[in-house]
Amino acid sequence: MTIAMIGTWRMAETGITPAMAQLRQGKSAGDALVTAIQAVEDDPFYQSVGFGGLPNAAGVVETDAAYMDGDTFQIGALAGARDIAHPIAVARALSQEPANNLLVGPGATEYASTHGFPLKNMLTEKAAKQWAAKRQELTAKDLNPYDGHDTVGMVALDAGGHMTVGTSTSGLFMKRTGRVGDSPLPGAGYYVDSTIGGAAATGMGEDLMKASLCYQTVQLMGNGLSASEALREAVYPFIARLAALGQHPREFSYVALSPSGDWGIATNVEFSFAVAQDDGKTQIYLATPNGDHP
Ligand code: SD4
Repeated sequence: MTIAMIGTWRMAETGITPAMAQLRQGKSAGDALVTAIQAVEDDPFYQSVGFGGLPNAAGVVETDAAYMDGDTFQIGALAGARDIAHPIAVARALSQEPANNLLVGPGATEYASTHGFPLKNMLTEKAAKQWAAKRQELTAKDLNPYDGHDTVGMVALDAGGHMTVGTSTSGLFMKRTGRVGDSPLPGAGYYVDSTIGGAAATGMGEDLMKASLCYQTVQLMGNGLSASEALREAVYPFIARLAALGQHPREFSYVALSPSGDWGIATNVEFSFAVAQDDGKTQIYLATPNGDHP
């Protein structure tokens, strides 16, 4: 049986490499996914996910994350969550609840603390300094406050053919308190069906959530399209539609994986991503803004 993982951005490699070792030892797609995303959340070098993520306008790190099981369609997610060290692990726990699967703000923190998940101040000194500098710049000039954001989104396939998908992000730098992006929203930010495949998104949540392109991609794969064909057919016409409406579509990037190990991406910006298959070696690719890559 094939095992595989695909993840958004170069940072995914940090997590995919140890997670692939687990998949090779027969661990589940759920365990591997949490291992992979948690490794990125723990690394303060990545300033758009977990610890060290860039804060909102009030100087507080608020995270969005989600987990989905492709065998059962169980979903767990949290949004605008504070002080949760490992949002992806909490999202997975929420996916196993019979209800209350998407928690926001204080509810998410309370769930994490009462279920034994570590709490942590997610703001690093470095991120706090960047926030203070940006505050000054913003009052001085009319700049776009939302530069500097990325989600880690991953799809995992284990040796039993089970698939999972997950996302984790601190969202947009300088976002409003309580702002939620696409990452915790099923269909828009992620989707997986183990019999067909999975997809995850990164980019400007306000645009990504205008359509359920991850869901649509998986359905198109179910109609027989490859991961790459399905993404192209779902994503590019929608971007064109927004443009035709006179909007200026911002960043849209997607990864997808099928249970046979077939994978693909679509993007309208320069986009790095990481892929690993049976041999466990993680390959990093860089795609051009029309989705071409080596
Ligand atoms: C959000 N989609 O919160 C996330 C951020 C992101 O590349 O992925 N940026 O809107």
